[in-house]
Amino acid sequence: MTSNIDYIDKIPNNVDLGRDRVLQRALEHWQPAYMGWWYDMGPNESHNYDVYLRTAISVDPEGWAVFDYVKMPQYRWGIFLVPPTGDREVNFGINKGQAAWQDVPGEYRSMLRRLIVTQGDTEPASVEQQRMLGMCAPSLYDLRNIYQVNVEEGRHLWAMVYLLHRYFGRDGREEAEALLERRSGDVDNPRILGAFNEPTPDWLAFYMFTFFTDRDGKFQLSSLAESGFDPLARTCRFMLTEEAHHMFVGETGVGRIVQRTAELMAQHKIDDPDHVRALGVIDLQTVQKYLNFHYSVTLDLFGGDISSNAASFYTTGLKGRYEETKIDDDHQLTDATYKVGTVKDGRVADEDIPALNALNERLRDDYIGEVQAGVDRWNKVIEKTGIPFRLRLPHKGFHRQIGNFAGHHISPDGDVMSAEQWKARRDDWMPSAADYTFVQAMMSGRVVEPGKFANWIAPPRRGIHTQPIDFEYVRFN
Ligand code: BYC
Repeated sequence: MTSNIDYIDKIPNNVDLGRDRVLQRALEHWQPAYMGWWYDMGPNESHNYDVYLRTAISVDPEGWAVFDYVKMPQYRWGIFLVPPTGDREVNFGINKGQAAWQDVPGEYRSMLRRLIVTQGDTEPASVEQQRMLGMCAPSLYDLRNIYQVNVEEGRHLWAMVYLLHRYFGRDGREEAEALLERRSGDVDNPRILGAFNEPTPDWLAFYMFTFFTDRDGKFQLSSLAESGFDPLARTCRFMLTEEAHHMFVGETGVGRIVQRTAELMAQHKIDDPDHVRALGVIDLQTVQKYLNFHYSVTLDLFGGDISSNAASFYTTGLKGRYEETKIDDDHQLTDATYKVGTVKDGRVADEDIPALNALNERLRDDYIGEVQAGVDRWNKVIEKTGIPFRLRLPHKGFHRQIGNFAGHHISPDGDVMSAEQWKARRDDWMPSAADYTFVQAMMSGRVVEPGKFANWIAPPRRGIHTQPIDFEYVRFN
């Protein structure tokens, strides 16, 4: 294992792939299937474009990537793990204190495979969800950013497929094939988790997705980076390096949309959403509705509030808590309890349950803390313009399909309602068909002149890497 990546191999890697011919052949067999999937399901009409992309060349934190023009089908997707530390241990659960596993412990095989497959499934799903968005990008800068996100999600799929091929034999190879066969939103063969079957029909949805849903990726990958199964931990650590940019794209994307809207509202002294829309920008009420939708479907991705699966993942040492090793407790949670929300006597209430069963909820709470900070930063942008509107996170129980709140009808303020009452208000809280039509109509064409931006979004503060904002980030050829 080196920190430098071998680019001579057909599959770039730092895992000495050339020394394991059987594994190398298996992956070289999967590679054309992956390329077939990319040509079919990757960004629409993009295959011949030259895109100013970053490519990983090393796993060293300093100087791990280079930036240059690349045609996306020629992107060097590969297998990169941070190097082992040698003395790593299982840091939690009943196996705490054992040397970290370099091979899959037989008794945990199916659980571990399930975790890796679920993680892997989200990566191609997001590329499928976003494949049409390049056609209506607000600038070359943004177009390049979505393509960067897409190629890196493709690489994250490779990261999981490597683990499946290397450690799970025939079952792993079959799972790797199935990852290329499921399709986001397909009625017969959908992606595994709910949010990855929802459409991402416009750029506001894309930025919300990269802010909210990619951040679930961050928290899940961080928990898997604590795994006692060392190859998974090291794979996830490197994936997290790439993930940071995706959340940056989301946060700044929404931030630039609200900035543009709020600036025009202040300049024209208007606050009626119809008047705002008439200026060709997205009213803040619609931004709030998108936020409500993406936040709630992403909260579901953390799984049930009370979960015996999560307890097993933790007890066995396969999946830890966020920043497990920084937490000061026994790392076994034998006697601890945790508060989870529930609906009791027609109201939202808290109940104490064993902390081991509440690990999904705990991770969700860690996540909520971080998204709240991001929403506060958006509100600062609005505040600076003098506009009094503020975005806010709806109640945790709003629009939930998984866990204790599923089946209940809870308002953004946390009131429990009847199904009829809730339905009557639905379009006040989440994007209606008319809202989607409005947003999509605004985003009908793509802006291709370097340095120009669609009317509905402010330019970014700076360009990518060392380039200016008006750099030709994508050449269409
Ligand atoms: N939709 O005990 P439960 C990312 C299933 S995002 C549909 O409550 P558990 C990315 C669950 O699978 C991060 N089904 O939950 C972001 C289970 O089914 P089985 C992805 C759901 O198992 C943007 C059953 O319900 N990584 O990387 O404790 C772009 C009972 O489950 C959902 C991971 O998720 C749902 N929302 O936790 C690109 C990490 N929620 O197994 C990439 C790996 C639950 O009984 N996965 N179910 O058939 C996990 O750690 C866990 O599987 C989950 C669920 C946290 C997802």
